[in-house]
Amino acid sequence: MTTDDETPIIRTTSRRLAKGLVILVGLLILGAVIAVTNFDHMITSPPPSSKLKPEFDLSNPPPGPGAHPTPISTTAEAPAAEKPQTDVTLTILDGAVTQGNPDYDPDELTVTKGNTILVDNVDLMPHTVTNGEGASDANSGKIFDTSIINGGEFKVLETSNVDAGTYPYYCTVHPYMTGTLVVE
Ligand SMILES: [Cu+2]
Repeated sequence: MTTDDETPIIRTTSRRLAKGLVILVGLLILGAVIAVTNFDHMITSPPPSSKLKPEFDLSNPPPGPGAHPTPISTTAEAPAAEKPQTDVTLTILDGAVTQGNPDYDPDELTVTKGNTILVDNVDLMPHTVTNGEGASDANSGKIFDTSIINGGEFKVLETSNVDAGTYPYYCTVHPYMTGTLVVE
């Protein structure tokens, strides 16, 4: 009787075990089939980007603090400002910042009253063309003054309000740079 009693229990248990295994394996196979049949769909149709964090939306990255609104070519340089047509040109020479080097070209410039003068600073440093003998000159900058012209930039001096005469000028940044403007 004991074996008859035990045997059904064992058979029942093994049957239940087999049933459980079948159900488990069936569920695994079902899951695998669902995953495999939907694999392509999951790859090609990711969740909407609105459900993702913005930094993961690579197709439309949010602009960072240093982001440029439009792509900027790294090969094309910004076009230099167009130099205006003037009657004469006064060049501040490359290297003029070094004392003893040639500074203004021509060093003595003669113009007719009313002429416009392109003051072209081809040096790397800022300079000025300022009338006067120096900073202690009471007339310094009162007749004409370009104010600071940065390296590689230019300004236009008008002489329509300058009376005929001979005017020494200098650079307020480097007073050893001197020249003369003659207005006829
Ligand atoms: Cu200077």
